[in-house]
Amino acid sequence: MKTALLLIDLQNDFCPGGALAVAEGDATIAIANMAIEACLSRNEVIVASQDWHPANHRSFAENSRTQIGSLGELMGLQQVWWPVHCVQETYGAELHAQLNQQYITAIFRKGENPDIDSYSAFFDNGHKTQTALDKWLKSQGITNLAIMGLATDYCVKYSVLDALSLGYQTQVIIDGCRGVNLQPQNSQQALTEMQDAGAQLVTLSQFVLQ
Ligand code: VGL
Ligand code: ZN
Repeated sequence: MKTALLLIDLQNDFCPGGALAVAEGDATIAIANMAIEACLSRNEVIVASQDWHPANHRSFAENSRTQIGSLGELMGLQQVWWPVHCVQETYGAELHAQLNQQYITAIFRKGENPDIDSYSAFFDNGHKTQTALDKWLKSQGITNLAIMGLATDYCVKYSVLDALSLGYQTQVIIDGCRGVNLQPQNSQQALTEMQDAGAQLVTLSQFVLQ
């Protein structure tokens, strides 16, 4: 077995002050840095995803003439309309400055097609196109993933569910995740869904000591 740490969307726009700020989103950065240290000591690989939208992305409420946080349809799929966020080459799309990025071996960008949203680091929401992540992990012989980041109820959840369906033994570092929680229970429900699908929920200290 060979493990990689997958850091999901640890970007300015998902942290306090950002365009799609998640409560305590920045609290995940210190957890990520500790997880990175543990991986280094065990010779494990560290990779990251980055939400990376063109300015005309149709998941943005203003581009679809709808209200932020309301529900609609995009490409035949249910869609939450988001504020403009993680626009390519902007500060909001950058990884958080306190994240220890020097040991991240590869970064996989997603959400570049303006016509469909892409929560998972592996596939777009319609499972029509793939990022390079799965092929890359398999080329490195990675069998196990530890996943954490932002946001629990969107990009973490869909990345974990896809990781499981792609055959990775998958852990979720729960204290390294924070959620959008359009409904207050959404993050808790997302964790339960991930567990029911076969993910192992662990704390950072369990991850460090394993
Ligand atoms: C995300 C909503 C829209 C996420 C990305 O990273 O969880 N959520 N785009
Ligand atoms: Zn997005």
